Amino acid sequence: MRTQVAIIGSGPSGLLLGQLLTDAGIDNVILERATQDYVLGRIRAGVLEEGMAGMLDEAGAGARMRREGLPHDGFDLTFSARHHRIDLFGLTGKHVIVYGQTEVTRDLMDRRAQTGGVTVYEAANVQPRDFDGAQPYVTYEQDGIEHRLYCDFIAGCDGYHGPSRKAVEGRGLETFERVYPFGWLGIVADVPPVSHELIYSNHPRGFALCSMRSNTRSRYYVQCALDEKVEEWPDERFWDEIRRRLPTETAEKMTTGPSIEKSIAPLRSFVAEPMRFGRLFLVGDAAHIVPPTGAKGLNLAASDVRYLFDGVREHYAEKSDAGIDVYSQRALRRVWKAERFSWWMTNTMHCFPEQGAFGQRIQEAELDYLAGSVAASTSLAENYVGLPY
Ligand code: RFL
Ligand code: PHB
Repeated sequence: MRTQVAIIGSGPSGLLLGQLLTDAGIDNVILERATQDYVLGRIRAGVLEEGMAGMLDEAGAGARMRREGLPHDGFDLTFSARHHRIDLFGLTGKHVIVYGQTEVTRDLMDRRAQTGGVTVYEAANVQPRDFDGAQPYVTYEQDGIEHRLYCDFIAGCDGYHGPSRKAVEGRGLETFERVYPFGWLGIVADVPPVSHELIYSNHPRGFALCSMRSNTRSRYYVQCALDEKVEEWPDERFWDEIRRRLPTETAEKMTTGPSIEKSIAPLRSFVAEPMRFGRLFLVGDAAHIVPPTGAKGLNLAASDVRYLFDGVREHYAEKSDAGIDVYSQRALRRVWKAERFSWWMTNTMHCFPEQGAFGQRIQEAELDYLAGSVAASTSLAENYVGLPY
C-alpha cells in the first residue's frame, strides 16, 4: 500500500491532521492500535481554545461543537474561602468552548467516514521505518499478516506511549520531564454542574476542579495521592471531599448523584526535542505532556497540527520545504509557553507534600495578588484562552 502521509494514531491530532490533508487533496492513511469504540470510550479534555475550534470548522467537523458546545467567558478561582472570577472575555476579547474530547473525536471520525478517509483499526506492532531516507514506510500487522505502508511522510500522532518517539530514542532526542507527586481523581455524573462556569479551587486539603460536559452532565476532579486506588473512593467519599474543598455556599449548592465514570490520572510535564527526525514528525502527546490544570494538552495537539499541515501543504502545493523545515522550532516555541503556564497553574493551585503552612500562605498571597491585579489576571487569561499560533 502507498499513501502520501502515513499517520500513526487516531486520537484528536491524527484525526484533525488527516482531515485537513484529505480536504487539501493530500492522500493519507491512519493506523490505529485500538478499536474505534475504545478510542471513543476515553474521557479526557473538555476545554477548547478558539484556535482549535476554528481548526475543527476548517476541517468541516465544527457544526455540532458550535451547536452543542458551551462558550465560556470566564472561570472562577477559589481560595481562602473566597472567589475571584477571571473575566476571560473582558480581559482578552476571547472565550473558550467547553466541549468534550470524546465529542471532538466522534465528529472527526464521522467526517473522515463521510469523506472516504482510510483508518486501519487494530493495527498491531506499528513501526515507523527508514524515515531518514527518501522512502520511509510503516510496518504493521493485522490478523497475523505483516503489511507495509509506503509514504512520503510519517506523522507520529500516537500519544505518550506510542512507537514514534521510541523509534528516535538514542538518535539525538532530548527529553525534559517533571513528575508531580499527586494525581487527579476524576468523575463524570449526570447531575447539573454546580456553577455555569468552571471553578478551580486551591484548598489546604488539595486542589479541586468543577467542570462539565453539558448543562446536565458534570465533570469533577480532586487532587489525590499517587498510590490511591479508585476502589478506595466510593461516590459518597468523593462528594464529601470535593465539597470540603469548596467555599461553603458553593458546596451547599452542589447536586450529587451516582458517578458514571471514575479514574485517576497522574500529572506530568514532558517535552521531547526536536519534533522532527527526517521524514518523521512527532505531533501532540507523542512529543509533549502538560498537567491538565491549564487545559492545554488537546489545544497544543491542535497547534502542532496547524504547523505541520501548513508545512506539508506547502511541500505539495508550492514545492517548498520551508514550513516543514521550521516545524519543530515553531511548534516547540508554543509548546514551551504552554508548558510554563501549565506548570505555573499546577504549582499555584495544588497542595505539595513538602509545602507546609508557609507554602500554603504563599499560594494564597499569589492568588490574592492576582485577584487585585488586572495585569496579573490578564496574563492568566491570555494564556488560558490560548496564545496565538
Ligand atoms: P492521544 O489522544 O493519546 O491519541 C493517540 C492515539 O494513538 C494511538 N496509539 C497507537 N496507534 C497505533 N500503534 C500504536 N502502537 C499506538 N499507540 C498509541 C492511541 O490508541 C490513540 O488513539 O494523543 P493526541 O491525539 O496527541 O491528543 C492529545 C490529547 O488526548 C491530550 O493532550 C488531552 O487529553 C490532555 N487533556 C486535556 N487537554 C486539554 O486541552 N484540555 C483539557 O481540559 C484536558 N484535560 C487531558 C485532560 C488529559 C487527561 N488525561 C486522562 C490524560 C484531562 C485528563 C484527565
Ligand atoms: C475537563 O472538563 O475535563 C477539564 C477542564 C479544565 C481543565 C482540565 C480538565 O483544566
